[in-house]
Amino acid sequence: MKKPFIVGITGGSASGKTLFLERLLSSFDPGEVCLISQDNYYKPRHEQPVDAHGVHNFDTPHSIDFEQYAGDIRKIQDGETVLREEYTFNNASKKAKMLTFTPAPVVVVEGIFVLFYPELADLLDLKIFIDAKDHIKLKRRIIRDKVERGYDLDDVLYRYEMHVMPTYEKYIKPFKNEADLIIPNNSSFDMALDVIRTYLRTKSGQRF
Ligand code: UZR
Ligand code: MG
Repeated sequence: MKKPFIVGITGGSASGKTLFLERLLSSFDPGEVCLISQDNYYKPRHEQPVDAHGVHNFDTPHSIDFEQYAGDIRKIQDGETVLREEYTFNNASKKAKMLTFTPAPVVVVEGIFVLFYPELADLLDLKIFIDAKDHIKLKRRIIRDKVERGYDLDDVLYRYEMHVMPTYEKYIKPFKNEADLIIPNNSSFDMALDVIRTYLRTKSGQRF
C-alpha cells in the first residue's frame, strides 16, 4: 500500500473540530479514512499536571502522551493496525471501549496540540486550522461539557478562564499561521467541508 495522506486538524477547544470530522468521515467508507484523535492520548489522571489550586490542567501539552501518539501515527503510516483504549474524560459512568485504528489511504490526526509538537506536525501533509470566536467556543464548550463530559457549570467556567484560554493563546493560536488552510466556523463550515471532502476523495484514490 502507498503511504497514506495525513491530514492534521487543529483549532481551539470547541471550535468545531470533532463535528467537522464527523461530517467529513460520514461521506467516506470506513476503509478509506482512519481518524486518530489526540483525545485518546491524554495521560492517566494521576499523571496530568495540577494548577496552583490543585485542579487538573488538561490543557497543557504535557497532559498528552505525545510520544505514544506520534509513534502510533507512524505505525499506521507504515501499515500497522493500532489498538488503544478510549479516553472517557474521567466520566465515571462511561466504560472505555477498545479502539482499533486501521491503516487507510487517508489518515486524519485531530486535536488542540497537533501543530505544537514538531515531530507530529512534520508528519502532516495538509494542516487545517478551525477558527471560531471566543464567545462562540465558550458557548459550545458549556453545552458539550455538560451533555457529553458530565461537568458542572462552575467547573467549566473555571477551566475555560484558567486553562483553556491561556492555552489557546500560548500553544494553539501561534500555529494558525503554519496551517495550510484556516476554516472559519462561527456559523457554518459547509462550503469548506465540501472542498476538503472533494480533495480527500482524490487523495483516497476514489472517483467522485
Ligand atoms: P476539544 N479535557 C477535559 O475536559 N477533560 C479531560 O479529562 C481531558 C481533556 C478537555 C481539555 C481541552 N480541557 O480543553 C479539551 N480542559 O478537552 C480538548 N479543561 O478537547 O478539542 O474536543 O475541545
Ligand atoms: Mg473534540
